[in-house]
Amino acid sequence: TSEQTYLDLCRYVLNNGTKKEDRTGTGTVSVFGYQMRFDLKQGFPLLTTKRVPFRLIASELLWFLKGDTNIRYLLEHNNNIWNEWAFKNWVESEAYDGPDMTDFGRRSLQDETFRAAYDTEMDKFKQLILTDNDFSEKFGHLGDVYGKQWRSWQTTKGETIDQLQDIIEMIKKNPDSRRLIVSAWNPEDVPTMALPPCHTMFQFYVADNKLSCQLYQRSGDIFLGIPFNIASYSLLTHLIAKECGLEVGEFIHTIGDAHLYTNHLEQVETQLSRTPKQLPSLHIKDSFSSVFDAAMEDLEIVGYEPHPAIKAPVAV
Ligand code: UFP
Repeated sequence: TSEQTYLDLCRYVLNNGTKKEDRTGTGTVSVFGYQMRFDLKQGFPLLTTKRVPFRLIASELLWFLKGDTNIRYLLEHNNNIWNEWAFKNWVESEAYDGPDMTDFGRRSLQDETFRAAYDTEMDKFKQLILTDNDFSEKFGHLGDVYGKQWRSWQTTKGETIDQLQDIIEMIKKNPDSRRLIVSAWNPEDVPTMALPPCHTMFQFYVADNKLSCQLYQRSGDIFLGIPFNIASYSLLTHLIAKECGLEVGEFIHTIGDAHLYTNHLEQVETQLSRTPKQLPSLHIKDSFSSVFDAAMEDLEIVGYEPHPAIKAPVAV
């Protein structure tokens, strides 16, 4: 199956990667420039050699598609993947009067007592975001995340551009265009961003009534990030194809700095020792009306029977 192309990437970096220090101080084995191709007709590329949580990937993508930048939507879908970024704004603000949370990411991994205090504050934070509208307006927004860049790109004239809406119109009207690009990289914002976009830009391509998508990802954590990213952009391709009345073609994943963190190497070996199973398929139900109004209930993954999840520390 096309899962093999991901396993080949892991093996390739283990065999050919260069030791390279990185921003997080963890250390990596890295290669520069690598491309994977997934034929979406042959199954949905949700890895089977370890369980990948489709529910989190899908709710995050639907959140981006709505142009929403407030984590409330994610919390309503029991998705905690962006919490730390919003939490940081709160604990560094005037409004916060709880115990000191400086450097909470690192400290909660090292210190059990701190961890307990952190968990308490985080639970409090989540509850406030979910139930208090003023609080959620103040502290729930993340600012420059994909939802903003895709749906309301800020121009120097003070206007906004809905890149995704424009691209969908273009795919429908002028599918042969070679300009079907959505960009998330804004050189004006990058110096002040906590996390400059990893998914720098993507391009669509229509041929034989099939929609393909290529992503340029500037930096990829091969073990933890990339399996999410493959599934997310594959789902995006399916949704836009559906909206435009096209079949799905390929998802092509081009990565700049493709790296394995040195504290993921054992986990990668475990994964490589497993035999891939048949890929699941994605069903978009009749309830689906449009890309921008899509809901979790419109989506179903069928036939997903992966090997168990493999735990690994996130580099922060
Ligand atoms: N990363 C991914 N995929 C993502 C994402 C982050 O692999 O979708 F948001 C990883 C890549 C890198 C780190 O290991 O997060 C970002 O750090 P940097 O900005 O230094 O590249």
